[in-house]
Order: sequence, then structure tokens, then C-alpha cells
Amino acid sequence: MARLDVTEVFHGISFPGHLHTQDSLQLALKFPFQDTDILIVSYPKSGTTWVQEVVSLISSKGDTHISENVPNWARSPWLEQYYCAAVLESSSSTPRVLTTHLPQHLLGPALHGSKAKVIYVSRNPKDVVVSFYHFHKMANFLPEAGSFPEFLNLFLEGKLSYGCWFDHVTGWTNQTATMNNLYHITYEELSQDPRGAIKRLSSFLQCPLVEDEVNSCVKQCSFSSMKHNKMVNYTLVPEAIMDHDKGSFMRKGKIGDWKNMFTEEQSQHFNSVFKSKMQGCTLEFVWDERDKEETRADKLSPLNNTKL
Ligand code: PPS
Repeated sequence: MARLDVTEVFHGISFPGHLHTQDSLQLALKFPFQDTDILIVSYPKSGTTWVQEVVSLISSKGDTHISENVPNWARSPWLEQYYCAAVLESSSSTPRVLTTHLPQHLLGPALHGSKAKVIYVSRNPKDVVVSFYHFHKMANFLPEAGSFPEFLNLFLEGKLSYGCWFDHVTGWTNQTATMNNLYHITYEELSQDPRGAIKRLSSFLQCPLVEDEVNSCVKQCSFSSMKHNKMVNYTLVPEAIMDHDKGSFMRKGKIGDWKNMFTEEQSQHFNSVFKSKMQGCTLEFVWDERDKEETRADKLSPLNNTKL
């Protein structure tokens, strides 16, 4: 299935036709979740692959065999992508780990009443848009990136593939009050306190780890380790689909890289759009690597107490 130039518009949101069909998207909305399922949910470029890796490692108690031998899309397929059903059929592993970029208003009904464990991953949106911009340059299944100012406007208008970041984050995180099987983890938390973040996630997944197992997870999911791991760095994807001469999937892996792309004016404009779209949202965001020293690990995530 190449369809590199095809875009599927589904409920007003654009999805790359290389990975999605109207049928696969429609099937996702009726996905029969099992109570034992683990679902990783994110807007693109928020740390999806990182959390996939952490969940694999936690589930295997720090054993790196799966991490080193099974591509991430085969161990935690995107449920809206066309190959998901085939992957699930050929795998007998429990719990099943699934991934999705779908917004809450579309996927919520399928999860209603389910005890599946849902992990929502978010990241500072300025870093998301920069990462997404660079990814558009190498991913031949996404539209042309255009200039950064053009791309930034499309992001702020919610017109990029996978829809609006603001709707995605507010839609899912608003559920934390009512869904006790939803856990919110942030890219920044994983970056600043990987050990603590892994321990908290393992406890949410009811898969407690001993110290050596935590050590192994921390090491294996570090940026340098994942950058060189073919099972997660997407170098297994053919050049025609992802052009690795134009960039790396594991690009920088940093907090605050947006400062290398945004002008002061763009940053001010972003802040004002952010303020109006996130009204009433209590999430706090880490905007800068320097916030690291000021941010205490115990202020980070679990559930509603989230500092982004
Ligand atoms: S996707 O396409 O939606 O699945 O992308 P996603 O995995 O959500 O995001 C890719 C960005 O996450 C960074 N990344 C990491 N950063 C730090 N440490 C680790 N271990 C790690 N793994 C992935 C990856 O480098 C992308 O961010 P940028 O800013 O582009 O480097």
C-alpha cells in the first residue's frame, strides 16, 4: 500500500492515505477493547514512540529482547492504521498494547465502559510543531511542509494531518476527572525524571519493577539507545517512504528546541492563540530546558496534577 499522495479526510480531519483508509478509520471507532488492553494515545510528535518503548520494557520487566527484535509498530500498532487487524491476529501477547492518534471525541465512545488502561502522552506544543515540521520534510506520506511560518499557521489553525493539537490535548486530558483508567504522562516528565516517570507508569500498569528492572528500562529507553535501535528509529522503513537523508526520526530529543525555530513575534502570537484556546485548562507547561532545575519531580504528572 503506497498511496503516498493520498489524504483521507475523516470527520473533517486529514490522515495520510499511506497508512489509513476510510474503512480502517471507521473500524477504529468501533474497536472492541478488552479490559486488559493498554492504549497509548497522543498527538503526533509528543513522545509516542518513547512511551511505546517504555511500555514494552515495563511489560517485559526490563528485558530488552522485544525492544531489540520487534519493530514498535508490530508490538503496539496504531489501531486506526490499515494493518492493525492483521498485527493483532498474528499476535497472542497479553496485554495487547495499542497506539492511537485519534482525538477523544472520535474514540471516546469505543472506550466507554471499558477498563482498558489508557496512557495519554503530551508535550509542549511549541516543541511538537517544530518536531512535526522536520518530520514532514522526511516523511513522503505527509504533505509538503512549506515554510516554517506557513506550517506554524496551519498548526495553530488545526489544519495539519491528525487535526488540532488544542482539541486533542483538551479532549483527552478533560477525561482525567471521570476516567480513573486514564494516566497522563508528559514528554518533559520522561526527559527530566525518567526513573520516576517509569516507576509511576509501572505502578499505573500494575506491573511493579525492582530496581535492576527500572535501571534496564531507563538505559534502553534513553535517547541515545533509541536513536541507534532499528526497532524504534524507523530506519527499517524504506527510503521512498521516509527519506533518512532529509532527517532522522530520532532527531534531537530535547526540551525547548522550539527556541531555535520561533521568532519572538511567532512566539508571542503562539502564546496568545494558546491562551485563548486553552482557557479553563489547568495544565502547566514546561517551555524551557532551564525549567528543569525549577521543576521538582514530585510536581510532575500523575493524573490531574500535570505539569507539562
Ligand atoms: S510519532 O511520529 O507521532 O510517532 O512521533 P513521536 O514518537 O510522538 O515523537 C517523536 C519525537 O520524540 C522524540 N523522542 C525522544 N526524545 C527523547 N528521548 C527519547 N528516548 C525519545 N524517543 C523519541 C524524537 O526525537 C522526536 O522529537 P524531536 O524533537 O523531533 O527530536
